Amino acid sequence: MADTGQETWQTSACILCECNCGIEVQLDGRRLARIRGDKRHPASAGYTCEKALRLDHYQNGRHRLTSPLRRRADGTYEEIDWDTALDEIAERLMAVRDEHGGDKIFFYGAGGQGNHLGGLHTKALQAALGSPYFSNALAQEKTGEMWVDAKLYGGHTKGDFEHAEVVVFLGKNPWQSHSFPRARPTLRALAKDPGRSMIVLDPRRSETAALADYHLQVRPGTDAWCLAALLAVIVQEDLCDAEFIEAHTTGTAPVLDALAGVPVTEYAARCGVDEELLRSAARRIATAASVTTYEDLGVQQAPHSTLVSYLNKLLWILTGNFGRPGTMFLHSAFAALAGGSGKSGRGRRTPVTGAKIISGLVPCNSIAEEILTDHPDRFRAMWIESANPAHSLADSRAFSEALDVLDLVVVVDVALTETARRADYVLPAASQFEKWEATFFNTEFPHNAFQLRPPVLDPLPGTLPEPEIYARLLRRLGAADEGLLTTLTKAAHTSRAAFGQAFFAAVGEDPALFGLAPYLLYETLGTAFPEGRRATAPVWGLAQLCAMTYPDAVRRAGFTDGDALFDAIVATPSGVTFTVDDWDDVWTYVRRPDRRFTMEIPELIEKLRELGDPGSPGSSLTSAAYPLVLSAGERRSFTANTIYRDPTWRRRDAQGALRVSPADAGRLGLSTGSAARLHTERGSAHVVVEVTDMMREGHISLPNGLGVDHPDHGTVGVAPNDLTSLHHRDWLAGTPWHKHVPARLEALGPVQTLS
Ligand SMILES: Nc1nc2c(c(=O)[nH]1)N[C@H]1C(S)=C(S)[C@@H](COP(=O)(O)OP(=O)(O)OC[C@H]3O[C@@H](n4cnc5c(=O)[nH]c(N)nc54)[C@H](O)[C@@H]3O)O[C@H]1N2
Ligand SMILES: Nc1nc2c(c(=O)[nH]1)N[C@H]1C(S)=C(S)[C@@H](COP(=O)(O)OP(=O)(O)OC[C@H]3O[C@@H](n4cnc5c(=O)[nH]c(N)nc54)[C@H](O)[C@@H]3O)O[C@H]1N2
Ligand code: SF4
Ligand SMILES: [Mo]
Repeated sequence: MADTGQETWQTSACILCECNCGIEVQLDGRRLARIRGDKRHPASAGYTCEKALRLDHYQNGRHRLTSPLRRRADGTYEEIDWDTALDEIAERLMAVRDEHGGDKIFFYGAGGQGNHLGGLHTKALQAALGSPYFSNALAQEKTGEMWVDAKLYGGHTKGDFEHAEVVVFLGKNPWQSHSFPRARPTLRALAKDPGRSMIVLDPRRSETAALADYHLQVRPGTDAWCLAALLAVIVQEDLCDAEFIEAHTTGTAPVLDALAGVPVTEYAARCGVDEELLRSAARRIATAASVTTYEDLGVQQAPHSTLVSYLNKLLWILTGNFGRPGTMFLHSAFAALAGGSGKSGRGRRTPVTGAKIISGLVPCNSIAEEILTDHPDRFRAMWIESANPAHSLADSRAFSEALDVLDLVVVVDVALTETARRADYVLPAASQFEKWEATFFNTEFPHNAFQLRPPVLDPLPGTLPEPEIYARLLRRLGAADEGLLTTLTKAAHTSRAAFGQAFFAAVGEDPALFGLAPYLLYETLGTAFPEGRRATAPVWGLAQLCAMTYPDAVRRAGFTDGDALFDAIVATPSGVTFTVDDWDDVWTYVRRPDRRFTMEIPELIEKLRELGDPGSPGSSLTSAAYPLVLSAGERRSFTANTIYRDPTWRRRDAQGALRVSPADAGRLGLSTGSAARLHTERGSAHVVVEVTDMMREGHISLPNGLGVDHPDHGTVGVAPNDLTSLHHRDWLAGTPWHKHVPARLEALGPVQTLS
């Protein structure tokens, strides 16, 4: 670690969204005093948005925990020492396992927007306890898309936005939410160039929609009709890329057949988009030299979400926009973000409700249902790390009740969150600037980068980095054979090569050890590393796997093997390009024996056809009692999930106003600054109103990340999931419809405090 002098800039990354822009930090004591973008970072190249500059609110917030906590019978907490906490937790985990089975211990989280290294170690704990069930936030946004991806080509796709002629955003507002490198400069360049076009599907005139050439201002929840109509125009006007379809797909005929029958005029009316605008957007997509698309929460957390994911992918596949600069791609991965391709888990279901498990993840909306039952297979204990599900899952009340009935809940966090307040034990983690950290949001092509960030500070006294927490617990569980640990440690102190041999020989002999790998590496190889670098040992293992999986691309990136790659990663804190591909190589990432896209997904073609039924459900869930559609959880310039808990980090919109259209405001007698009461089927909340023509009539919107408790400021703003329900969810993936909550609004009169 560098010294803490004022002049030194230390290398790190922003932890607020999946871009993880590279930053440089100047310390003042333990304060992150100055922050700037890191020009050497392979993806962000010096860019940050305004949020990164306020990271000291995370690092030094008053919410930081400094001691393990144990819950007393009256619900208050007492501080206990680490040994006591870990002894008791180990004992109670073993008791649950011995009485009910390890599979009754459910794991949630294990990595947020900036920290995925701890998650490796939770996998080892799962392996040690025999606990196959887990989930995280991806199972309330991306699992529908993942399921479609697995059927079509077996990998994750992203787009080359920087070079695309036409970019389509579906329920995505990258001006605020980013999600691809240097989002704002990229959007500005797109908007400025008369030869390029931006198409946005959003009921709201978002910051991104305001820059768009085509704003398809759909009625909330009707994207499936809009996309079906766009595709139908392309098919019916014979604008598909027939050559691409012939060369690279199978099973396309039934898809084309279904689209040939779509009545465009009727569907345009259904989604509330002008038919001519829709037709011209379709033609723009079909005739562009290159197109990329991005679907996000506005469609993934709304009706027809999995169908919409399919239709989105058909849009770029049928027009041949894959595998060339400016189009869509599959990419390498430094480590799997979710449960891998789910090969071993194909067809898995949850034990009580039989919900589909996708990419290894239990649907978030099913978790409470898996617990609040007397079914013998219900979960009995829960391990939660780096997540705040009592705030972030649909229907917080149901989830909190579920936590309360469990035999054991352990939370590992930096803060006493809404979730931690329901735990039996809370373990205080060192912050993401106090330990080695990394994320596996490495999704670019043809150059893909991974950054391993060294700590800029020592752990806050009383806290421990996750690898150490898990190692201490796994020792108590007797997870690994002592003889094996001794052999591996000896090899590690002999040479890296000797260790590699011994390690892979041991895992080859007993494949069950693979699950414990992060722990084994930390315990053995890590002890041979220079002081302070022990926690990087699991990354050595990942580097080996990466070099085995993509030998050519890793070699092109300049690394002869996994050891060379690992050494470069540790020596290059701004991040390393670990694979270099050629656009022609993109087909090697298609996980199909024939390297073709498998287009026919019968379940979804059926759903596509059902859109034509006059009585088909779900253009809206509104009713006389709940006439409005609430989007619960919009990304704004001053929201960052619940990573910042101190409300004073917000320069504007401190209370997280409810955005309302002028038409609805007029009808309800509301103006900006008015107080109102918001009701949904599941709850009600006091809100402050902002009247804005961003909103379309009938659509209202609350920000995400508010309504968290703070020791000095109390709870500011509305916790969105006090208002959502478990039951509005995708029929296939179980993903919640957070952006489509039926609601009613009543004026309460003016308030003083809108800043
Ligand atoms: N500032 C900020 N940035 C973030 C985050 C943050 O908390 N704050 N969180 C990060 C995370 S975890 C994620 S997953 C991403 C999410 O990033 P986004 O998905 O871009 O975020 P949202 O604002 O939730 O939703 C995007 C848009 O969907 C629109 N929408 C609502 N209903 C509908 C509908 O029925 N149809 C369509 N087509 N659109 C609809 C909304 O009006 C909104 O403009 O952001 C990441 N970036
Ligand atoms: N209604 C509604 N609900 C939503 C959404 C929505 O749009 N609307 N969006 C959903 C989406 S897309 C997402 S991604 C989720 C996000 O919700 P969650 O996955 O629950 O995650 P975060 O709010 O990002 O909380 C991260 C937690 O990690 C803790 N933390 C930070 N650093 C560390 C560390 O180094 N170690 C440990 N152990 N803990 C740490 C923080 O204190 C915080 O408690 O919310 C989802 N919920
Ligand atoms: S919030 Fe996201 S886009 Fe903004 S600086 Fe942080 S990582 Fe980059
Ligand atoms: Mo997310």
